[in-house]
Amino acid sequence: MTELLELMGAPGSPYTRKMVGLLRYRRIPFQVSWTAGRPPRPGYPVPKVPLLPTFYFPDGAGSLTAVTDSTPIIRRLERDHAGRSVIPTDPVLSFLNDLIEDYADEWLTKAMFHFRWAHKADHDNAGPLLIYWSQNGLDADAAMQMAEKISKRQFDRLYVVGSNQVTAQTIESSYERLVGILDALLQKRGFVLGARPSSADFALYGQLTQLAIVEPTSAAITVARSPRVRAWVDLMEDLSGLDPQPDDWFGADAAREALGPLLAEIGRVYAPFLLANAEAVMAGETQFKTEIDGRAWTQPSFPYQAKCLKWLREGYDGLSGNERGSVDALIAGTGCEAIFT
Ligand SMILES: N[C@@H](CCC(=O)N[C@@H](CS)C(=O)NCC(=O)O)C(=O)O
Repeated sequence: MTELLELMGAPGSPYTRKMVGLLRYRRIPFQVSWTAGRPPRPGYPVPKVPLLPTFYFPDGAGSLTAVTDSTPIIRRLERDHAGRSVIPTDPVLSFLNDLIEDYADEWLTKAMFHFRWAHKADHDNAGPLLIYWSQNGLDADAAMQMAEKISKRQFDRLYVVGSNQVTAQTIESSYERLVGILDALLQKRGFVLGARPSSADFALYGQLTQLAIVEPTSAAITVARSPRVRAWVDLMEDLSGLDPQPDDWFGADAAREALGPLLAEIGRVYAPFLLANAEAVMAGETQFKTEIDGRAWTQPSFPYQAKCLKWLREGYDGLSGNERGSVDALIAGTGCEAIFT
């Protein structure tokens, strides 16, 4: 019998949805427990940093190890399971895939958290869902009491992702632009990097399972701006029937023609964030101020996102001279070049 890869998460966790979509597409047999932070079975290991999703990988000695962080887990799955890869074979496209995946995981999630908690309609909608996603049989009064508590706590934590009265416009405009950009990009060949999905598609999809569907405000923006993007989210959920071909990835010319607007959006909002955050982390500052898209941006600094910058730079440095030249040409004038200079 095939061993099932086991993971734990929640339907409201964008990273859990990113991984479940990816496992379905890759046809990796799995079982997911929607226990939202509680171990799926007694005696299961707890990760050092508890995050959703948590994967339980066999350690080769009959036990399980608890592993988190979707991006390296995707690369591990590439090594462990052949075929239906989500990493482009061309190093230049693979580098762009890493950059877009990182933007979706680390920037777009700000929009997800902001839209979920900043406006009353969304906040009132999400509170009970968060409870029922993990304890579906709970009595309604108890659920409502817990929902109020959790909603208040999340509202008070909006500052953590940089959401406040001043940055609200920056975050919301950036999301609106992204929907328009994806609309044009997906029309070309169906996915971000061609006619087959990459890990960047699954990262965007994970955030959009919430933004485009769960939060009333951003869901209305999404479908009004692009019914195509809204429909794409449903298609991404289960791509087990897609038959990807090696030449389904964009070639150099198609990539140049297609990806400019998305890279310009990343350069416009994510590049200044990554740089200011890393500078603050290096200086040992717990808070930083910068300007993003012409408005003030303030938030606590995060060592994890300084590591994201380091990994992106290592990816860039690992390219050959020719490949780096191609990347430089693709990102010239987008604002992304600031990340690598
Ligand atoms: N970089 C991680 C991020 C995972 C993450 O932040 N998950 C959120 C839920 S979507 C989480 O577990 N937050 C803490 C919590 O809910 O207790 C990944 O890609 O998996």
